[in-house]
Amino acid sequence: MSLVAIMMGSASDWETMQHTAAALEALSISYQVKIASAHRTPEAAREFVQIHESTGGRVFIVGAGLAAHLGGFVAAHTLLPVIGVPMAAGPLNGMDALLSTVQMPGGIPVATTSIGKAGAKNAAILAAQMLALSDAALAERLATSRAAQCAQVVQADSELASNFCV
Ligand code: RP5
Repeated sequence: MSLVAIMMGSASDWETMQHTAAALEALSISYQVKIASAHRTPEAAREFVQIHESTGGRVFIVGAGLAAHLGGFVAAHTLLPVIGVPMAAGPLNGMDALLSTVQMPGGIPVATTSIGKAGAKNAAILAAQMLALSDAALAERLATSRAAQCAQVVQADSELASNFCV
């Protein structure tokens, strides 16, 4: 059983979505990965959504580029939370995917992250925060991760300050 499903519309999305996988692994969250397209393989995408839901999945993270309707497609087929990650692809560098993913009509939400690598990482952390509502050990791992980020900033500040001290 995998708690999180990482879906993407094309193999070309993996370069970005691997950062979701890495962030989930860092937090010891189980996940599975699926390439399925809302427009090229809609039946396979729909079937996978049902499989993830019926096997104990809790969250979908969906990466898509260009017209980017996979997030909305997945949301249409499940009541589980769906997080959409716009790919930084194509002539518009992800602005198209961002607007497509974020502008869901009222009633069928897709929680949309920033474009590209940062969004892919944040999707994993947001999924972890959802799961941590009912998992105290995961909440503790998230707190540790956040504290490490803070420590890095403090360290960077002290190194820079010591180099520029007059
Ligand atoms: C979308 O079209 C995919 O999510 C991908 O980001 C984009 C381009 O797909 P390819 O032409 O690289 O397969 O469906």
